[in-house]
Amino acid sequence: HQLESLVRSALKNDGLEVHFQPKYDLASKKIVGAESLARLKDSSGNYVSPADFIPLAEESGLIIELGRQVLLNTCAVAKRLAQLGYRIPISANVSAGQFCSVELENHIKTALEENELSANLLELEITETALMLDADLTKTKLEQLKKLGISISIDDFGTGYSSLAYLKKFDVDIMKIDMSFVRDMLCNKHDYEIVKTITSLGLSMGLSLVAEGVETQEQNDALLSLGCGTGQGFLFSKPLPVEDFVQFVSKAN
Ligand code: G
Ligand code: G
Ligand code: MN
Ligand code: NA
Repeated sequence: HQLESLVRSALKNDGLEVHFQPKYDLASKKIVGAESLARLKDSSGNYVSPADFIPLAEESGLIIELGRQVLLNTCAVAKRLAQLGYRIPISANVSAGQFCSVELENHIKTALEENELSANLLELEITETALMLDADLTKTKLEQLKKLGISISIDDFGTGYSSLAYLKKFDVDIMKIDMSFVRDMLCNKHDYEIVKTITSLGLSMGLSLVAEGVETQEQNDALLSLGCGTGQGFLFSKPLPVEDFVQFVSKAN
């Protein structure tokens, strides 16, 4: 498989890139966080979508090493920002196979230690689907991770199968409202109601809310009035390469 060897050689040759997308306080328009996103170039220098190479990395088991490198990169950038005076948490995406793996805890510890990064500056984004695989294992894993001092967010909230049962069962900190609901929230009444309901559910459970895919000022304001305080999306910035991102934060904040 061509894509698999591309991933494999990137992991071996320092070819994996990690980009960063800022998260904004929707009221003050200050940068309050960021998400790291893996990026990979093919042999002609074009970016391959993570929507393609992440599932492949999952299937082939390469996701463990890919995830390790993403965690190291994420903590290194959080450390750089902290040294510049910007103490904002950065989240890394964790896929199902990585979440279930025995290596995850050590990879996180090492990434924090190597960068002398305080654990409260690292967050993990875990999808509903990953949390649903095995309830007992998930509970144990989450407790283990939270003991390290990092925060956990549920990614793509509302797109999975269950949603409500595990909110009761699992101790998470942040809910990310999937961009498929945000996109049309101002032209589709159902989407608006879904965003409204997710927000109110999250708030009532004491969670922070982050909206994904915020593209317009109107969406920003509607989200804010529903009580969703944080957002990320093209209104603010697309994901940026490391150096661009560090400059972007330095200029903005
Ligand atoms: O960044 P982009 O929209 O191209 O990402 C597409 C999908 O790939 C998203 O669902 C995103 O969560 C996932 N993704 C991006 N980077 C990573 C990563 O480092 N680890 C995992 N597990 N998923 C990622
Ligand atoms: O599933 P996950 O939330 O990790 O996916 C994040 C992806 O969403 C990133 O790869 C990023 O490129 C994409 N993204 C971020 N902001 C926007 C946006 O405002 N609009 C759209 N269409 N995509 C976005
Ligand atoms: Mn995410
Ligand atoms: Na998402």
